[in-house]
Amino acid sequence: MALSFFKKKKPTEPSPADTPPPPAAETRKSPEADKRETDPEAAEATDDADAPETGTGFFAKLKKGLAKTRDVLNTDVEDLFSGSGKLDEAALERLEETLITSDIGVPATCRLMDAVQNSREPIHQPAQLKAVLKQEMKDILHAGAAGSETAAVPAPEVILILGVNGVGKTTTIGKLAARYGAEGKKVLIAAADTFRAAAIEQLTVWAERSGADIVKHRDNADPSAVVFDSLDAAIARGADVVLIDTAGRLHTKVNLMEELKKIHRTIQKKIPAAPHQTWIVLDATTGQNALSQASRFNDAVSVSGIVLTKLDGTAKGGVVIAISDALKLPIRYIGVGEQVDDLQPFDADAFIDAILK
Ligand SMILES: Nc1nc2c(ncn2[C@@H]2O[C@H](COP(=O)(O)OP(=O)(O)O)[C@@H](O)[C@H]2O)c(=O)[nH]1
Ligand SMILES: [Mg+2]
Repeated sequence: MALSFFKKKKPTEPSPADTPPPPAAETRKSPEADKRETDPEAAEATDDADAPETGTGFFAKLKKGLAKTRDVLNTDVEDLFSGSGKLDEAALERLEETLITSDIGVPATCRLMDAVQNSREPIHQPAQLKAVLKQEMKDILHAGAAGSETAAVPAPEVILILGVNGVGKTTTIGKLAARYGAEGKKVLIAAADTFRAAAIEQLTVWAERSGADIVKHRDNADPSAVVFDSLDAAIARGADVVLIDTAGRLHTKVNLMEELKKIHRTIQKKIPAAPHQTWIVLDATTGQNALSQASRFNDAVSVSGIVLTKLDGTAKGGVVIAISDALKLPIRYIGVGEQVDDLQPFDADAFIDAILK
């Protein structure tokens, strides 16, 4: 049975990395998707029901961005059945290894293994194993984001962006500015990473591209002064959103944390309810390191959400699950490429459907 399963599936499942995005009707997968593939009418009838976001291409883009993780995870899970055709001790051990290798982390891996071993449904085929894994992964992500719904705030909404050097803060701000701008919002960017002149120039290019305003001082200026002027300008010009870029030189340096606290105090002096969001940007390719970065920043300035970048560059996208599980913070956006539209709002169900087909 298991072998015929592979023979049937292989030719119809080309690698997402090598092919253009499939048409919309084929891009939304659920545990029932395999069944529906053999029944075009059923696919027609139900495929739109679990669409993760309206508009074409969202899921296709996500799948493409997560191709490396998707390839490794699917191949490994399917290979578990290639020997005896059932999930014996050895196969379970290999499953555990696969989950750890994809950076899902030890606590979440234990939960997933429990779910598999205590499954009420028998597991004889890859599709059945994947269904159990997917459900448990979704539960972990939903638990991580519980209670994080955001309410509308009076303009300007202030979003403070933190993270160590190179994780993608400035790029994320550029992408967010474009996204909010496209929604009709008036965006102002505060160039409060004054540590390097290049950082201010890079942000200026993104602001020009997205049509956002930018407030900047000379390099090495006091970042809090930039923030102060930015909020003045945002209020005077009636901006809807203020995105604050910050420096990220090593998170082990105490003075950066002191600088961030000062920025935080400056924001609150101007707008007592702000910052409305404080997001830490984490690079998915750094794996478990991202966890220690997040807690270090969280000690200095209370973090309200995560942006996880560079998921396109890693086969270890399972780190999303580890991070959500460990930090109990909502993942707001994920970066799946360097282009302006490669930042997606995080959708837990769509994410899991994209890494396990
Ligand atoms: N592949 C990929 N590269 C990214 C992503 N986000 C940012 N980058 C790249 O990461 C590098 C560092 O980004 P930057 O925004 O300057 O990081 P910062 O130091 O935190 O401001 C740049 O080359 C970006 O193009 C992403 O989602 N995917
Ligand atoms: Mg930067």
